[in-house]
Amino acid sequence: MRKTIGLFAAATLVLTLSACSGGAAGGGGGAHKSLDQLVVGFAQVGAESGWRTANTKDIQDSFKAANIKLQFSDAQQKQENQIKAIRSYIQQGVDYIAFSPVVQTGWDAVLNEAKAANIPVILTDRAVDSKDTSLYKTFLGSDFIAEGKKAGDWLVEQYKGSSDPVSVVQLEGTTGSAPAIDRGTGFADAIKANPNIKVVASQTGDFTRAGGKQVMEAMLKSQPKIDVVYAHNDDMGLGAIEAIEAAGKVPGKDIKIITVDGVKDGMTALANGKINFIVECSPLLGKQLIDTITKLNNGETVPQRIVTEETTFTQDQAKEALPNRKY
Ligand code: GZL
Repeated sequence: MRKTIGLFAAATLVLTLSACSGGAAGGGGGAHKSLDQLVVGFAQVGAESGWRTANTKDIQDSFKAANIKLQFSDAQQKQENQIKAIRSYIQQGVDYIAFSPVVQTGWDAVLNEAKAANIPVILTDRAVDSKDTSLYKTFLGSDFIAEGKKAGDWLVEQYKGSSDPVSVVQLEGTTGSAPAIDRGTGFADAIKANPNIKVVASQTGDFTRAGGKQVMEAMLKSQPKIDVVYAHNDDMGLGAIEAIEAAGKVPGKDIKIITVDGVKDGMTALANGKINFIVECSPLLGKQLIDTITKLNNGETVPQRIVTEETTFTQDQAKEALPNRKY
């Protein structure tokens, strides 16, 4: 009898301890492990743009520098692949899961599975529309509405005092993604007080250079007049430049171009006068991700929202900034 009670007590103790340290399925917040014992699963969107390449490199370099094991997956911009990757991280019992949701919707089920497995989730770069904010510890990334507003404000400033009609074509990011939705909203809000500035066509180029070129070629054929291109990222803007030049027009002069990101190729085109204005969107989220995981591992709380710092660039500012850009 005494032996049975002893075994029962021992079993309870093991279960309690494992529950404290997040259970068999995962480390859970406050595991107080040494960083070199942690395993983090990261489900990346894909490799669709210069921004994404820089983001991936920064994350991988940051984990290496912090000596934290990183399981990394590339979803080729497919949500089902990201969900599969997250499920595999849950199966593996990683300590944390971080990912950049390719689109805003459709995450509650898998995030509830991570929660049930006591594995904290960190959103980086893009947001989800889940109402239940207990499904993730924080959303670390840019304010895309503010980015769209900065683009629109610059355009309004360029045409201040003029009532001439200004025809804008918009190259949207991935349909349903937070940056595409919010950069469109912020831009529309910024120009709405100027009825002469109109978005005459708007279509997704899926954040890729090829997509931007293809959509721009079609718009050049279908639109009688295009004064401005507002591209949700540099890569689509660079694709639009190829289409504009192929149509015998001068990008940056015949057609003004505004983009978002500030990657090297975009900044180079800006410095060379082919793009007129870039709103920065920083891909360097690795350090803040490591800081967040370190805090959670120490049992500290983190803010539900961590907004990344970023600025804007004119052509002259690009010439100055280019030599020191990390990406
Ligand atoms: C924004 C990021 C976007 C970039 C694009 O934070 O999600 O995705 O602006 C990238 O270049 O493809």
